[in-house]
Amino acid sequence: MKEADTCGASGGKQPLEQRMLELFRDKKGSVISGEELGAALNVSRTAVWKHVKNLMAQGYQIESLPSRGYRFLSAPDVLTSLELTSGLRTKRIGCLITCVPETESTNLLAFRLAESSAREGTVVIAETQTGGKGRLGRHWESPPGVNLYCSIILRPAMQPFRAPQLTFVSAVAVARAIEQVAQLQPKIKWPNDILLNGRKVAGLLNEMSAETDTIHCVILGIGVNINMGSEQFPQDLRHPATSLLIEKGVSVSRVDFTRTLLTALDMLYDDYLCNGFGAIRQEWLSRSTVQGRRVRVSFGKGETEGVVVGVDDDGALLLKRGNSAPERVLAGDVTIM
Ligand code: BT5
Repeated sequence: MKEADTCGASGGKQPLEQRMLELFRDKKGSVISGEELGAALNVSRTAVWKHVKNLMAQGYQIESLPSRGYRFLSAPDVLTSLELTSGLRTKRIGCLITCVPETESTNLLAFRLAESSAREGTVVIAETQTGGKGRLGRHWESPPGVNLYCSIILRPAMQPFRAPQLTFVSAVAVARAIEQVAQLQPKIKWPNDILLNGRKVAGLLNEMSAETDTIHCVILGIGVNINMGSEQFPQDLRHPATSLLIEKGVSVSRVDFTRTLLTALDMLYDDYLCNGFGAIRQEWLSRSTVQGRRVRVSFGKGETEGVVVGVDDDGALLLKRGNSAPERVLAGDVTIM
């Protein structure tokens, strides 16, 4: 792991530059005087200028207007904890955000942090992963600077057998974020793929550490192809893949996307904890590619076929064949027939 930068959305004292960014954002591009900034932040005008220069060195475009003040022009599209947390109003998700330039896998790093008692809602983000993980030992392509690779630590007080429901929570959150930020209509393919026009734009890898009836932590691993160009995809992917850039034709702000995703996840997780799986299952089904379709599911050396009639409380796919009761399928790869 390379050097990490960390700060949080809630709780504790916010770093001064984070509060300064929030003030600039509130002003929405109009001029704010050094005196006003100094008073709001409780520092001298010289200190204000020093912190403005620090922000500029990090890629923020801020205009300095002699004897008038400062005007915020734009933020860099880099995934730093400062940029992600300023203005993030969440209850749990993003209470602490750690961004690293490179790591083997954000899920592994999140597990390590969880073992050293990191709080629920801690988010780990990497610019690139050297050993990004898919399911069943598969690899997740993670080129630097273009996508989102993140893992979120949850500590729900519930029975471990319910944990697969959290994959549905994260799938719906990713779908909502794509819709909101890129105005595209994603579909969810059971269990963990998000598709645009039939091509995979995001994958989820949720892992858990638990005992018989207690969850220590669940790590929600989320990989989203945001600005990855078609030339960056390897030829030998199992299924066609895409990115928001490819589908939309213009690049998408990774910072906006990530903040929107964390906010959506926060709301959905809260709803899940308070009201259970019902509403999330409904939204998942309405966004699903498989509901009502005939599919083949392969797992290990076996496979099964049927028409999808829903998902049950364990997140199992319910496959109907003839007149018998639906068959439950807990894991596997789905092909729509
Ligand atoms: C997944 O596995 O879709 C889960 C991917 C989860 C990645 C995130 S990134 C942050 C966090 N940290 C990690 O280490 N992992 C998580 P699966 O359904 O098994 O799909 C893997 C297959 O998708 C591979 O075998 C490839 O064929 C294909 N693939 C690999 N990279 C891809 C990419 N960037 N976009 C689309 N498809 C890809």
